[in-house]
Amino acid sequence: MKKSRAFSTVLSVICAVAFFTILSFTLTSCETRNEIKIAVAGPFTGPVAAFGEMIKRGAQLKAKEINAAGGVNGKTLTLVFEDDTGKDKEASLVAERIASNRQILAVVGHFNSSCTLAGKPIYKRAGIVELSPGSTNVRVCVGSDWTFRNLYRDDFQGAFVARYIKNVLGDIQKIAIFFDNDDYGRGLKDGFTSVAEDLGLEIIAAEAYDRDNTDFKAQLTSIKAKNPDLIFLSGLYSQAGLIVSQAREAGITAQLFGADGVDSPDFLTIAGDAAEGTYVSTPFVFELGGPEAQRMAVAFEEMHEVAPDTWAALTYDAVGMIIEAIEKGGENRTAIRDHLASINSPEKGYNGITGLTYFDENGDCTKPAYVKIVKDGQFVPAEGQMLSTE
Ligand code: ABU
Repeated sequence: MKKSRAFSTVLSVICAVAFFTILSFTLTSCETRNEIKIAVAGPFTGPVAAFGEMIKRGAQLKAKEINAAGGVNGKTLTLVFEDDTGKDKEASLVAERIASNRQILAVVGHFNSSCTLAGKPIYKRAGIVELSPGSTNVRVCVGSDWTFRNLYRDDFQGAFVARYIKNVLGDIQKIAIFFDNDDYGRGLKDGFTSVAEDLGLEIIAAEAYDRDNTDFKAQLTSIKAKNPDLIFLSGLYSQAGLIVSQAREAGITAQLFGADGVDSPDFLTIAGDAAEGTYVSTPFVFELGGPEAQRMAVAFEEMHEVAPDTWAALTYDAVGMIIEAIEKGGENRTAIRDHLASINSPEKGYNGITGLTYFDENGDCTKPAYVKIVKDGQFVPAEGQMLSTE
């Protein structure tokens, strides 16, 4: 008798637990059926958080506009922000977390090449797209059908800078390279060096630094002794700002030229007056963009009370591409990949504020580079542009 009462109590508890589990699952499903989730992964904290802040804001603006226009297939677009801190180890953990969340349909990110490379095998195994709005290392898209980017590669960027120095700046013969010892810094240095040497420019020094460095005086003393005409900075704004400032303090008068890793308003803040006259190569310049880019810049400033940078623009477009893939391809991870892979010619390209994006068989794309110069404490388009995608 006692046994059967105990049995019936246990059975009631099991039934109640099962009922509430099914109820909660049903409610969750109803909720998630009304939303589309995509992840945005980038350096939201850490030493290059200025990039992450602009990436987040560009994504937020695009999501706000999409939701205001009725959402994605009538569902609310929800962004899930994941902070990789700009470090590859953290990026792997972030990628595992995103990949295992089946509600997330795609990833916009990562930003740093080392992070996109770290995430690549994880996203490939899970079958989820990563579309980077910032990673330029040549290896980023190789070997995975699930990795894409909406800007150029560093072999193109390095060659572009070498040709710009030779053909537009002129009067430059001896070049020193100061590079970040990571995938981006090393890869860009290599892409630049081979073409610069082919063009007859002389690379008289190549000094590496680690991302944690803040004092560059020893390397700058060594560079100064070789009397370069130009120093090419193959790294990110956070160190480049300090390098430029310390170079001028050390009496170095050489022309300074950074690449897209230096293209951040925070470079201007860190370097101060020493930034004046510095050139940078970049995948996008608002002033040279079309009417949609100008409209986006106004909307961005209204929403965030700050002007957008290059990375906000590329992220804005990357979110737009993923949403278009969901609308035209389907609401699942594979359909998104298949749709992006089908954007493989200019005729099928995505017309965003940063220009036309279409992919080759690796997920790379052909887009132009531009040059900015620091004038009166601001980045402005350099007078000489060399518009070529080859
Ligand atoms: N391309 C800008 C710097 C980010 C990276 O590729 O690591």
